[in-house]
Amino acid sequence: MNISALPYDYALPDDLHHLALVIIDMQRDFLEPGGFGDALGNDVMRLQAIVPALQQLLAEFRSRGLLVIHTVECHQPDLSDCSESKLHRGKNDLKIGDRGPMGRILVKDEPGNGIIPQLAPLPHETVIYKPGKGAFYATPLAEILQDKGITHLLMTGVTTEVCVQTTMREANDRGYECLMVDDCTESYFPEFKQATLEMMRAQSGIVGWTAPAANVLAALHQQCVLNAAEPEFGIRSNPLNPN
Ligand code: C5J
Repeated sequence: MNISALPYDYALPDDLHHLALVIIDMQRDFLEPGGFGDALGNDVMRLQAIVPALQQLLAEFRSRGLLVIHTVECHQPDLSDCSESKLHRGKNDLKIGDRGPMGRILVKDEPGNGIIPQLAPLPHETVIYKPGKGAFYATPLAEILQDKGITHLLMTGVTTEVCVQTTMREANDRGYECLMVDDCTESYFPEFKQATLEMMRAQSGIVGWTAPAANVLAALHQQCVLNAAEPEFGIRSNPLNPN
């Protein structure tokens, strides 16, 4: 089954258990006043617009028992995993580790570091805590995806041109077929979001594909109807790692 996408249709794997939904950094730090995004001088409220579409996609994955990966950008309380360059970048009153209205900025388990309640992970869902912008850097993400036989990734979350784009590029280099869901990702800068979407799909999909959530949902429904009709559905292998 294909998702109607740009620059051309995106082919879903026959067995949808090879597909994962990646939700990048939908944490209060970036979406609510008083967090890291706010401290950097951004209008954080504009990121809230994607929450309903993302909730729909998440509900679909959950109802079908498909893999969902949440990520959170954060650092250990002693900031030992925060590079000097990241710590000292910028000219803001509040830096990483400083105490703000939602606790210490970008520090693991502080109130501001929590994923927004509308998208809160279920207890069995994987949460990747990442110190960098890309979700593969200094995390177990690569091993988790390989263990679970994932070949296809739907990329969502914030911000489009920073953590979402970085992760999609990292994933593309690792051989994953990636599609960025265009109304499930947002940026503080609309023009950067638009440019990112265009960069992903330029040159015949040099990094991957883009499509709206409605197109993804329509294709998932059709694929599930097909899968339900196939008796071997459920027998899984990992095409990226056949052994
Ligand atoms: C940023 C992110 N923008 N999640 N992080 O610093 O995109």
